[in-house]
Amino acid sequence: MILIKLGGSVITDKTQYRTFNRDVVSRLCKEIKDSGEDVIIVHGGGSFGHVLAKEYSLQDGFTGPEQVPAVARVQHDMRELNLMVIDELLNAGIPAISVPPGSCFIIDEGKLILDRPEIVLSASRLGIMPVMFGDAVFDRSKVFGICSGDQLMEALCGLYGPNKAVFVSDVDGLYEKDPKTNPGSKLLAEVTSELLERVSGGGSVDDVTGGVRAKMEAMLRMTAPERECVLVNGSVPGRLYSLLKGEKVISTTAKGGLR
Ligand code: IP8
Repeated sequence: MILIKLGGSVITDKTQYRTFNRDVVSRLCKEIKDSGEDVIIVHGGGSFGHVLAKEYSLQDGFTGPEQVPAVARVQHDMRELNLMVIDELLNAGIPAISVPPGSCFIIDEGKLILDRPEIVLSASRLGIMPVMFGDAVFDRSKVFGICSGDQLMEALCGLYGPNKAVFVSDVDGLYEKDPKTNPGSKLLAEVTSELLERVSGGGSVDDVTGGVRAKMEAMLRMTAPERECVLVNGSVPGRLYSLLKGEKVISTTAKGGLR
């Protein structure tokens, strides 16, 4: 089976609070359906999660009562985004249900602990896709925190043992240097731990969960001899479909684990 994270950069407009890219999500859901592959999707927060989480530093845990309404608001906004993604999955003919991560995970000092796997396993056994998403989740030591879609991908990798983990973003892959400030920078078809050390940090400053570097590290941790972890551009029509069908596409593949 294949685990896919639809990144916030591709399913939302990250610069505009709560703006959903419905046409792109609709197309991606059709590409997934047409591939015929057994898939589970996780999605990120984009402008439905990161804007308020950053404003109120929710990733740092409880620091003051002014954060409390923002925790509730982020959960509300993320559910709204999740239901819009689910709508598009249903429209594409994929039975899917919403599984807020707080219903099966708790966090402790930022570490994700899966304490109720039955919910996701029961759904997937029935042929229903359980769709989780980055969210504000309760933390045993810091009261609350932000659970990212990348952390969920790692946890679900442990649960399902997929043969492919695909991170869908709005970039072609990882570049040697940030292509926005260094036009002509080289795209890396493969990235290892050593190579990641050498390339410049990168990543959006609006991202409370670590940007591109944290994503590449998560991808490296998820690699295994029988598992491919790939970063691919979902803004380009057909690219996800081709990747799912096993074709070679422009992308970055993580290799060799995180050292
Ligand atoms: O977009 C974080 O998930 P990510 C979600 O996968 C929130 O990093 C609520 C900021």
